[in-house]
Amino acid sequence: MKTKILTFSTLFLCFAFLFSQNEPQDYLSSEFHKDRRESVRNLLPKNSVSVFFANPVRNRANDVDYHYHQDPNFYYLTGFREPHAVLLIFSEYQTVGNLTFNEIVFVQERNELMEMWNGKRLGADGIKSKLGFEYAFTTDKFTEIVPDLSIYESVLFFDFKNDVRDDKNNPNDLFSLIEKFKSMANYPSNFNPEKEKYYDVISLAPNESAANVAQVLKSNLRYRPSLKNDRLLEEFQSATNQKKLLEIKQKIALKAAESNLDAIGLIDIMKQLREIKTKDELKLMTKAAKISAIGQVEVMKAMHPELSEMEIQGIHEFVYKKYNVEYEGYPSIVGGGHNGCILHYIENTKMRVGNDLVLMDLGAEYHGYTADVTRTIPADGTFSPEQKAIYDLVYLAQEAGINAAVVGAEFRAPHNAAVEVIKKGLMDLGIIKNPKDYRKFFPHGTSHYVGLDVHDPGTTGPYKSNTIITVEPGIYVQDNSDCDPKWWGIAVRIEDTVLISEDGPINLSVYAPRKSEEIEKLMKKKSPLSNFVLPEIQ
Ligand SMILES: [Mn+2]
Repeated sequence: MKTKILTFSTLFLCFAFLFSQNEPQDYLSSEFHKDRRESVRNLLPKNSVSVFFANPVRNRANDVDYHYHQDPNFYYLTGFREPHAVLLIFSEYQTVGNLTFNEIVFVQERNELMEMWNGKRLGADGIKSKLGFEYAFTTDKFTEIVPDLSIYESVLFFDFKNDVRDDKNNPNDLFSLIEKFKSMANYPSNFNPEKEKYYDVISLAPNESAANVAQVLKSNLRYRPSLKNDRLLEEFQSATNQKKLLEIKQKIALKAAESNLDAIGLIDIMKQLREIKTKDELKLMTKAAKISAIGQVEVMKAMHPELSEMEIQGIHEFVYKKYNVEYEGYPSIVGGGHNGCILHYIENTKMRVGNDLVLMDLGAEYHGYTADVTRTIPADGTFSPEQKAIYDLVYLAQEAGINAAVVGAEFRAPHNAAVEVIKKGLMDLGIIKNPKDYRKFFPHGTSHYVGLDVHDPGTTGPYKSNTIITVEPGIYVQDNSDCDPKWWGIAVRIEDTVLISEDGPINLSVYAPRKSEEIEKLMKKKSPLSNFVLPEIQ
C-alpha cells in the first residue's frame, strides 16, 4: 500500500512538473518585485503613500479589445499582468483595524464565467501565493481598507491620461478605482501636476533666492502654455521688487500647503530605479536582444528583391515567436528604399522591395523587456557604391557612439561622437557644404534607455554601470534633397542594444552582423524559408 501511495504521488508530481514545464519558467521572481517595491519605499518622502494603477484595457473596435499590456511601472513592482488593479506603497507601516502593512494591492476578483471567456485570473489569493504579496484584496475593498489619504504629507501618483473607459457593468473596474482615488485624495478637477510642482519649489526656496527662482520660472513659462494663465505664477515671475516677491511667495506657500498631491515625484523615483538594471533584468534584456538579432540574421539569409515589406516583417516576428516572445516592443518598421526615410514608418505595405536598401527596426519583447535593433541591408545582397558609402559612414558613426557609451560619460556622449563622424563624412562625400547641415540628414538623437519600455525612463545623468541604451545613428537622404541625385532615397540606420558596464560597452545584439562586408557574406547563405512555397491566390 505504501509503495502504491508513493508511486501515485510520484506520478502526480511528474504530471505537475510536466504541466508546469509547458509554461515559461523564467519570469522575474516575486523577490525581484518585492525588492523593487522596497527600493521605491526607500526613496519616498516621510509620511507618504505612492499609488500605482494598472494600465487600462484598450478597445480596438466594437467588442474587441487590444491584447492587454501591463503598465511597465506596475509590472516592475508586481509582476502582475492583469488589468483593473492598484498598488499602494507606504513610506511607513500603517495599521488599519487588525492589519499592519506597508504595501497593499487590490486586484480584480475571480469570476468563473469571465475566466472561461477571457482567461484565468489570479485573484487576491493568487497574487499572494504566486507573486509574494502579504496583503492583497479585491478592488471592491479599496475604499474600505485604504485609510484616509488626507493624513499623508504627500500622495504620489502618475497623473491620469483620460484614456480609461468606464465599464458600466463593473463598479470595481479601473475607471471606478480612479474615480474613488480622486475623491479620497481631493483631486481637483483642474489639477495641473506642473503647477503643483512649481508651487512646491517656490514655497520651499529660501527667501534670498526667490528672485532667482522667479527668473527660472519666467524662462520656463514660455514653454508651458498650460501654466501661463495661473495668476499667482504670473505675478511671481513679474514681481518688480523683493517685498512684492515675498508677498506672493507667501500666498503660493499657503496654496501649496492646501494640497498633498504630487504627480511629479514618482516620475523621478522610477527614472532612478529603472535606469539601472538588476542582474535578473539583464538576463531578460540579453535574451530579448539576442532573439531580435537572430530575427535580423534569418531575414538577411531570406532576403531577395521579390519580398514585400510585410513578408520581411513576418519573418522577424515568426522568429520571435519561435522563442516564445509575447509581443513586439513597438510596431515593427520595415522600409524599403525611400520608405526608410520615414523614421516611424510602420505601414510596411510595399509589395516588392526591389534592389533598394531595406531598413528594419524591430524589437522582441520577452517577459516585458524589449530590445531595439535596426539593420539596413541591400535587398539584392550587394551594396551599390553609393549605398556602401553611406552605410559605411553610419557604421563608423555607430562604432564611435558605442565606444563613447562608458560609465561616467555624459548622456549625450554617444550622440556627440556619432555626430562628429557623420558631419565629416557628409562633407567628404559632398552631400553637405556646411557642417551644420548634417541635421537635415541625421535628424534624431543617437541614444535612449531601453528596458520595459522601448524608450525607457532614466535620469539622463552621467552613465552608470548596468544601464542599457541604444546606439543608433542614421542618414536619410530624402528624394529631391539638395545634393547629387545619386544619393536620393538612400536611408540607413544601424542600431544596437548596448549594455554599459564596468568593463566597457557590451553590444547585446552583436549576433546580427553590422559591417557591410559581413552582411553581404551572410546574405549569400541559404535560408530554409526559400523553399516555403504557398498556393497562388487570384
Ligand atoms: Mn531606438
